[in-house]
Amino acid sequence: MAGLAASFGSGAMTNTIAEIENTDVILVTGSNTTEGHPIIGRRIKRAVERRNAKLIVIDPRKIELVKFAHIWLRPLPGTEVAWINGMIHVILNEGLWAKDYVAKRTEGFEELCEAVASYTPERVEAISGIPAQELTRAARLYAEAPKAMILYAMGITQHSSGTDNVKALANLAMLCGKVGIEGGGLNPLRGQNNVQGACDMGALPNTLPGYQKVTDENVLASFQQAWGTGVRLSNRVGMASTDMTKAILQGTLRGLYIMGENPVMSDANASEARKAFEDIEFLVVQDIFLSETAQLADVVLPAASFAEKDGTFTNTERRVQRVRKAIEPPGQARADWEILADLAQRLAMRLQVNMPAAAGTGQSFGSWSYHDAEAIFNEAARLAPAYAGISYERLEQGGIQWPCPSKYHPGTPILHSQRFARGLGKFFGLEWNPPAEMPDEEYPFYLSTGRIRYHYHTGTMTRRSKGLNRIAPEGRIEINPQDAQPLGIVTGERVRVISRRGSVEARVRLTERSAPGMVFGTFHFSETPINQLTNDALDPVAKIPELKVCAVRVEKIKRAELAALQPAIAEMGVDAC
Ligand SMILES: Nc1nc2c(c(=O)[nH]1)N[C@H]1C(S)=C(S)[C@@H](COP(=O)(O)OP(=O)(O)OC[C@H]3O[C@@H](n4cnc5c(=O)[nH]c(N)nc54)[C@H](O)[C@@H]3O)O[C@H]1N2
Ligand SMILES: Nc1nc2c(c(=O)[nH]1)N[C@H]1C(S)=C(S)[C@@H](COP(=O)(O)OP(=O)(O)OC[C@H]3O[C@@H](n4cnc5c(=O)[nH]c(N)nc54)[C@H](O)[C@@H]3O)O[C@H]1N2
Ligand SMILES: [Mo]
Repeated sequence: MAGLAASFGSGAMTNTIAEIENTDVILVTGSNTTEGHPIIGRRIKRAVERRNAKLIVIDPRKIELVKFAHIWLRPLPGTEVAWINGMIHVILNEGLWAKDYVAKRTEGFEELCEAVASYTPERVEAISGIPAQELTRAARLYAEAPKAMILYAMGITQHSSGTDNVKALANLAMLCGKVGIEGGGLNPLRGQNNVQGACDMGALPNTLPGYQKVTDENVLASFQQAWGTGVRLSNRVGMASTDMTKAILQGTLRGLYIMGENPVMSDANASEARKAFEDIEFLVVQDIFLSETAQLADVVLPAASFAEKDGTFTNTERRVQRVRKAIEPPGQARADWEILADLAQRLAMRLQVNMPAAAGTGQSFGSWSYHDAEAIFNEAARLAPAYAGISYERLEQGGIQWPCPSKYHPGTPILHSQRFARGLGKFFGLEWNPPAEMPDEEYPFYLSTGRIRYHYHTGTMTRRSKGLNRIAPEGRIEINPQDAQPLGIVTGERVRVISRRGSVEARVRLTERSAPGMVFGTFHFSETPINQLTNDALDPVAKIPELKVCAVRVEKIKRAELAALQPAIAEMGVDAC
């Protein structure tokens, strides 16, 4: 996540996945690891079962990992900065911090001490609902462990305070000297198979490949030379995708090219997003299926899927790996890079017609005429220092973790072992702020949203799989039995969930996984488009929406036909996770 950039660079795991099985304490927060990252989830279970690692889970939902946890803290959603400051408060109070490490490798310690002074465990209990004693136990366990890893995901970042939440975790990890050591670190479990690679290659508003700033004239010069554009590349920072939707509605953005995203389903406050994509003057969508968003496009460019093209993916631990074409793409579908390169060539030809000065330089856009995916990779390795030593030939022997600055460099499993990207690690003094929208009388429940193991995001791919659809055919709303009872709701009954932005109907599942006062739904099913409800309030830095917290009410639609069997169904239907 971009928010971590201040101290940590790219937002990838600082350590490796394998280290999970070689550490003393694993702190998992805001990650439903066994559903979203089942392979990593398996490693956590093994670490606990076979290596006697201690697991701390901090999550408002009673997720599967809770069964394996030595300590489970159940915070109210969106109270991260409070409980993390609280842990830091305890660690300082009890003298458990890494004094040498803090002195040698960090700055801003005084600011941190000042900021957490008022976050006593008792005050944190009042904010977060975490019992003071439990918070203290967790703080001690983490701080006193020789090695401890923090793993986190969207439960930390998808908040209007997402950047502060990540900075707070970084404070905690640095204070305890757990960054830059084996079996330690701050480890965001990244989402898509290649989201890391996409960011590495500059799919961010402010960077070119290798996290090189578009505002840096030297960087621009090297790309201009490599691409031979003959015109100057723009040094303007682009827009975050969440800002684009707003800009369309305000009329300042009139054309959009979407590649591999289905925002009509995945954007917060999705009816607004749909309106934007219906209104926009010109919309291009490049996708492997005719998604809900592609259906609104003026032009659809059919792309080849992962199995139908060559390339590399970079995973959450910065490991660059080869992907090999297994089958031919169907119909007119082509690899994304082929479509983009062709388009670039045609745009360049137009540029040369319209800008004779550019044509006159003797340079052309010709360097974008790649022979294959490897040629693009080689160019990236030439331009992005972190990739400089990686080649397809080396990748034949297995994946390599960047930074890998030269041909014989082995790659870097652990980041920041000598120094941080900015030199000294910086502590931030942070204050807790409540989420943008909180439950009230009219909308008394928290709505939390996320994933289940059997579907992927907006379902364009997984909902085409018969087997997966059989296991998970519909999107159920999860509600605690304690909350369902006064509403007269039983498992399997249809309810209406309403927020200030919209309403959806779905069947419910009564489950202890949901905390009392909180309901949960996934965004996998177009029949229950949960993002009609979610709040598009953004984190000011990372521009990520508050998908993990908004306020809703739940209404019974009609009594289930099997009302007579209500008590029996309720009993059968409560799965205690
Ligand atoms: N099967 C499957 N796997 C996937 C995906 C998928 O769609 N399906 N998507 C991939 C992608 S792109 C991503 S980003 C990852 C996401 O992986 P995760 O972030 O693990 O997935 P979520 O279901 O969003 O779960 C977030 C977790 O945060 C918790 N949480 C919610 N609110 C809060 C809060 O306020 N504080 C804290 N501490 N925790 C909170 C939730 O209870 C949940 O356990 O999964 C990836 N893997
Ligand atoms: N309520 C709620 N909303 C959320 C979240 C949440 O936790 N809760 N999580 C958010 C997160 S973390 C994420 S990452 C987003 C995901 O949101 P999206 O990225 O919009 O969702 P996907 O369904 O993964 O859409 C990917 C699209 O890419 C297409 N595709 C697949 N492979 C290729 C390819 O090789 N080339 C091309 N061109 N297209 C391809 C798929 O068919 C699909 O249409 O959702 C966000 N929205
Ligand atoms: Mo994601």
